[in-house]
Amino acid sequence: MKKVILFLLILFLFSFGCQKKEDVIRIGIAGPMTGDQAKMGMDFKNGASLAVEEWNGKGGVLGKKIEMIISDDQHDPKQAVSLANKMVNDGVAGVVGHFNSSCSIPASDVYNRAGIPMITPGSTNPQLTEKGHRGVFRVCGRDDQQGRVGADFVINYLKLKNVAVLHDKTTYGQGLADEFRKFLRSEANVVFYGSIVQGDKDFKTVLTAVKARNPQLIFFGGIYPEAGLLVKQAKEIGLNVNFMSGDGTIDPKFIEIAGVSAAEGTYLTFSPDPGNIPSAKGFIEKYRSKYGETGPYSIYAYDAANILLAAIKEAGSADGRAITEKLHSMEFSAALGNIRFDEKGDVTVSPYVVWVTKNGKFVEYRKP
Ligand code: ABU
Repeated sequence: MKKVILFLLILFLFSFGCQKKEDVIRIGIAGPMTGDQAKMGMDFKNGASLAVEEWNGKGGVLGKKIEMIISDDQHDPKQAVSLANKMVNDGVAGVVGHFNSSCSIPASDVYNRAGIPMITPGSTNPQLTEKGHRGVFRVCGRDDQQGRVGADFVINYLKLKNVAVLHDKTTYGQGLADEFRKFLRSEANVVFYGSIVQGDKDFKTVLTAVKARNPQLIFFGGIYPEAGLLVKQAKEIGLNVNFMSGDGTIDPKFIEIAGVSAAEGTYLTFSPDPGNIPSAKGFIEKYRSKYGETGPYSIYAYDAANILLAAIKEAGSADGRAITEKLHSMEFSAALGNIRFDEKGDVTVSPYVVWVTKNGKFVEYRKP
C-alpha cells in the first residue's frame, strides 16, 4: 500500500512539474552578472526585466506569464556554453544575450542546434552573424562599422599620423583593434601593436614600450576595467596622449577607475545618445525611477527583450523556429526607433558616432 501511495505521489509531483513548465513562457537573459564586467550584465538584467514586467503587467504573452532565467556567464566562454545548454534544457523560447562576443559566438552554436533564437544586445564582433545561424540576431552594430568610424575620426578629424594599437586578446577586443587598424589604411602609421591580458592590473610595462614609440594616440580594443587602468597608468608614467576605445569602454565605471582627470578627453565609438531619441524617453524615465541611471546597453537589452516577446506573440507559439521567422520578417517599434533585421540577423541601420569624456561624463562629440 505504501508503495502505491509513493508511486501516486511521484506521479502527481511529476505531472504537476510538467504542468507548471507549460504555464509560463521562459526566456533566458545571459551576460556577466558578477565579476569585473557585472555592470554590463546588470544593465542587461535591468533592461530586460523592465520589458518583462511591462508585458506581465498586461497579462504576459500567449496568455501566459513570462519567466526570466537569469544566467551569469561571468564573461567566460565555457560557462556561457554550459549555461546555453542549461537554458535550452529549461525550455526557453529565446535568449537575450550574451554580452561578450567570446561568449555569444560559441553559445550561438548551442542555440542554433536547438532551433532557439538569441538576440544579443551588445556583442559586436562580425563573426557572430557571419556563421549563417538563422536564429542569431543583434540589436547593436558591428565592429567593422565602429572600427571604421574610429579610424576615420583619427585620420580626418584629429589628423594624426602615428598611432599605437592595444587589445585585450579577446574576440571583441582584438577584433575591434584589427578593424580600427585596417581602416587606418596607409593614412596613419601603427607605431606599436600589442596586447594586454584581461584581468591584469599593472600595465606599466607595455605602456612604457608604447611611450618609447612616441604615438599621438593609443587605441584600445577592450572593456572598461582594463581601459580605465590603462588611461590612469598612462598618465602616471607621463604618457599624455589621446586615448580612444570602443563601446566596451563607454560605461561610468571607466571614468571611476581611470579618475575624472585622466579620463578627460578620451574618445569612444558608440551609437548615438538615446537621450536624443524621442521613442527612448519613456524607457529612460521608467528605468531611472526603478534602477537609477541607464547604462550604455540597458536600452538595448530592453529592446531585445521586447522584440523577442513581440515575435513570440506574432508567432502565436513558443516554438523557436516559428519565432525566428517572425524576427526575420517583422519590423519592430522599439525604444531605439524602428528596428528590422537583415538576412544575417544584423540591424539594417547602425550608425556609430564618436563620444568624448567631459567633466566626468560621456557626451557625443560635436565638431567645434
Ligand atoms: N561590444 C562590446 C563588448 C561586448 C563584445 O562584443 O564582446
